[in-house]
Amino acid sequence: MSYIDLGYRPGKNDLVCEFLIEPAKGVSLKKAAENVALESSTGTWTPVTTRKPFMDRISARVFEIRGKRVRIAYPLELFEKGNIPQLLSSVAGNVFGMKLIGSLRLEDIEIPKSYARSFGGPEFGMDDLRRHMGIKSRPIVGTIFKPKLGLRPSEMAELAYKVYSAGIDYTKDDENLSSMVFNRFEERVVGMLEVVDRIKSEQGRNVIYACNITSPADEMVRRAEFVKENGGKCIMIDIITTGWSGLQHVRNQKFGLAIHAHRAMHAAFTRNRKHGISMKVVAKLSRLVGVTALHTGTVVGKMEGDRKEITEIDSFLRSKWYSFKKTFPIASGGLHPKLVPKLLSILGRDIIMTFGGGLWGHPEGPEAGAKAIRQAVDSVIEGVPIRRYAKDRPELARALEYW
Ligand code: CAP
Ligand code: MG
Repeated sequence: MSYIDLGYRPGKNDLVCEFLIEPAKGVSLKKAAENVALESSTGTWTPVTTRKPFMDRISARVFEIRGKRVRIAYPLELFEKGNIPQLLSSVAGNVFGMKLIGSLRLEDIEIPKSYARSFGGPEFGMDDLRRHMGIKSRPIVGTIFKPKLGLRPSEMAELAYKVYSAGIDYTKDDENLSSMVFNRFEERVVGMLEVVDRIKSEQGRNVIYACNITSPADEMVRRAEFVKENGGKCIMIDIITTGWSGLQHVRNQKFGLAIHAHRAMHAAFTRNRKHGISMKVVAKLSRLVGVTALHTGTVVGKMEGDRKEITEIDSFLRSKWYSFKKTFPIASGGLHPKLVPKLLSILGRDIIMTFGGGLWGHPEGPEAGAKAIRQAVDSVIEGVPIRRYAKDRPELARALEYW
């Protein structure tokens, strides 16, 4: 059978993938596209005698070829409900390594309702987080403890108290901090959550500490339980390095906790515009599984990511999508106060913004760093140009001069 059917129109029982295909030298685009469809659904390199008409019916169909953009419809029978690894083993599996392909990028996945419903989406969504924190519409202002590794739990707790008191709403561990000899998970969580409680009793604010539980799946569950038992509201997971199975496993426990999704390692497959998987696909799957917040980039900071792509992803995370709760975009990476006006004008105010070096690197220390960031945000909210706002605010003035 042919896996090409250009007259086909996908319906509600098809999942549609958009690929960018560069055939190998001497191979036609049509042949390359057909091989992507067959290898990702029911076929292999040669006809097999075990094939039955049923397999033809559930095979993928190439239904559109526009330039090198190819859209393929996959009947839902091909997929096990609620199983992201199986979905990716199909549409993003062997296909990337075929000799017939020069390069291949999975750009987008359109997920039909009946399949989407087999996933939970965020148990604790963007609006739940805003409600818990009592912050209606301004951006959530956060920090990543720096240096990435090396701080002891008692040092983190002490610093946390300082920066929360200076106006920070949200603190988080760095992606490579889990449970180290110099900073044991349990000790860190207890110390940090004591500070969260102290801020609540002294200032009446619900601040967040997102502690990194990244580890093998069984251990992540144990650590999430520990956070919950100690009154925490948020866990952080490095979703790419732990993998979709790990993320689904934690989400499916229904802890009622916010999940902060860090995407460390995504650029290994999202960065090359011709090969790999787009960040948009990662964002769709993350919301489908159910993360509360996801790193999506800043446009203006230190990490690669173009404006159109990032704004599209952020809009998707905040848009109505079936009955799923919304996911908060997180802007992070190389941010400092001077970048705040531009960042907010590009990404809007429905974001969590986290500053690492841009807080802890302030020449006058962490409290000044935290204040300068809040002042930068307030200048935008009050509609005052940042330089003018800095005139009688020495922390912000110093930050603008330093960076
Ligand atoms: C930022 C950060 C985050 C990056 C991840 C870091 O610190 O903690 O992990 O933002 O990138 O380790 O680089 P700085 P992305 O503020 O000091 O840069 O959000 O693009 O996934
Ligand atoms: Mg980091």
